[in-house]
Amino acid sequence: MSVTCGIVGLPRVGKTTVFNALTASQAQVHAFAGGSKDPNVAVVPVPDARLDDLGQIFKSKKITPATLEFVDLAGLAKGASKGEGLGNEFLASIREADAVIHVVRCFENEEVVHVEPTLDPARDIETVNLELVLADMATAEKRREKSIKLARSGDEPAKKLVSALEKLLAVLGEGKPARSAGLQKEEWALMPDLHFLTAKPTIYVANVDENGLDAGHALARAVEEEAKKEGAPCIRLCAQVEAELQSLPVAERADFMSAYGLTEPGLHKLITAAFSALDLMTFLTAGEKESRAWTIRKGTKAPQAAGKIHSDIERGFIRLEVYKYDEWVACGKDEKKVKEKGHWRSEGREYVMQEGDVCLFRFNV
Ligand SMILES: Nc1nc2c(ncn2[C@@H]2O[C@H](COP(=O)(O)OP(=O)(O)O)[C@@H](O)[C@H]2O)c(=O)[nH]1
Ligand SMILES: [Mg+2]
Repeated sequence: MSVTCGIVGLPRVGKTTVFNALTASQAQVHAFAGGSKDPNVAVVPVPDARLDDLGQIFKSKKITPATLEFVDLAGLAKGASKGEGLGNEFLASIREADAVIHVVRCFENEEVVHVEPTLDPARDIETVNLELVLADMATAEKRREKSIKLARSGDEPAKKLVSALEKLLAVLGEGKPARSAGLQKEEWALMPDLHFLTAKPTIYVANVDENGLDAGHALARAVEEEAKKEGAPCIRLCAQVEAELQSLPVAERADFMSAYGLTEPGLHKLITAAFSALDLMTFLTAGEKESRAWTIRKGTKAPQAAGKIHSDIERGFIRLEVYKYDEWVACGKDEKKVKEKGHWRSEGREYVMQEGDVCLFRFNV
């Protein structure tokens, strides 16, 4: 399951620096994920301590994490929705993304000229979001015009579509993102080809300087407040520190992080936030050959989850044998004890997969 996050923001806010740090962290997945030939795409492992733990105890020859793709985009210029700067090309590349990572400049650096004379995160966020909203308005208006005749002639699906588009246009018209329009799933399903930019889950990144990693940083707080208004997650990190961290040998990273008061890389927080904003979850498989984390949408049932591993396993699904990672830990990481204590469960076709399930699928083809 390939899931893509597009990195957006104004020019010179640190997008490529964040991306390069992510690229460095992809080195370890390269071998089995195939990496990417596109220099603007990084295939990044989703950090998962449970997987490492399983891999160690099961003496797995291979450990395969879940991955997310990140795409580095050119900076957005004012007027992009009207074709300024890279304009439409830029907007088209975000359309293909599943989620948006919005990097906001909170670092001072006289050598790196900002697009505006001052640093004002709330204003910068508004500039970027306005372009996205305008692009979405154009998309919605175009489709409305196309469908309105049909709707007036009494065509039911067209009527529904026009009414959904009008709800969207009202919200966009106030400068608010499409995701805040409160449309039902069925309404979104009427326009699967429109790929509204502001309907995508968004994660804000406050890119602070080396001294901004403590809680008090006013610019970063401004980003956090903007994010909060939308109910979007916000990660504070210093792109340069993250890039340096990834360039160090693993053994030296803990010391480096503690020098900046970090308990984990900011990138990990970013990857985890993106994963969860996308409504994704993982289930685990463990064995001598391989331990692996598999990506599924929340709410996926057992046979479809099995299908992620192989279509044969979905087709011939008999049952799922499963225990929780936490129970395995509580049982001294011993599957025998997991069975003795009754935590080893057998589940059928209707079972909804849970975060942290360690799975063994039984199937017959
Ligand atoms: N001091 C400082 N400089 C940064 C930071 N992040 C990026 N920069 C610098 O800002 C410049 C523009 O960064 P870049 O990642 O290319 O921005 P982009 O245009 O958004 O891709 C580069 O010279 C970076 O070294 C940071 O966290 N702190
Ligand atoms: Mg760049």
